[in-house]
Amino acid sequence: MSKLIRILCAAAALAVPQMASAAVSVGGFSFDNNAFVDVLNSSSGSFSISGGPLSTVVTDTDPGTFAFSFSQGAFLDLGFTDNVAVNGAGNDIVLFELGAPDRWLVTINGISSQCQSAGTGFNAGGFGLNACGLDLSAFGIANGGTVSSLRLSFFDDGTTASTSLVGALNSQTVGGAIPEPATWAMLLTGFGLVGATMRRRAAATAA
Ligand SMILES: [Ca+2]
Ligand SMILES: [Ca+2]
Ligand SMILES: [Ca+2]
Repeated sequence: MSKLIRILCAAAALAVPQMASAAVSVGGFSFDNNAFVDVLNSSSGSFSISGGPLSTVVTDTDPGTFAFSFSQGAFLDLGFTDNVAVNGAGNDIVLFELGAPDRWLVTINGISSQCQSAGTGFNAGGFGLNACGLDLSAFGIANGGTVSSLRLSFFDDGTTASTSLVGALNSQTVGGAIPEPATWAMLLTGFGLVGATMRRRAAATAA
């Protein structure tokens, strides 16, 4: 790789934004627009679903679509793919669900902790919207440390436990960040310089 290309690549890496803008408000909490869980990695137990596949209702960005389970030992393994949850100040992840407040056993980094939701004062999907905050410090994550997956286990205590949305309050974008217009302009200028250099070299070689 030529020195020029290495310099351009380094400049492009520096210019790609690492933090997405805060764009979504749910239940009084503010999230980056990509801060929600992205994938259902696995599940166990039977779930009642508000409509659409289980993998969709628990990973979309709609707090009004949900799944719940009575099954003993039921769980959902949820993952972040375009962001990670960061252990910042206070709570780092919020679990949302609907109707009567629920509790889950949440497992992150091999450590489990109970999470009890409470009303947010907002509604979604025709129900009261409840939320439970998680501080990654309770799971042995150091300040600034990141996680990309969590397990929600559902108690068999005579009540249903549901989930409708999981988002990271402290979120950091990973990979595939879309460059801002100013970054594109710089990249295109860089590519133009590389192209001009290659053409000059080709011309010199041909001469
Ligand atoms: Ca995400
Ligand atoms: Ca949902
Ligand atoms: Ca924290």
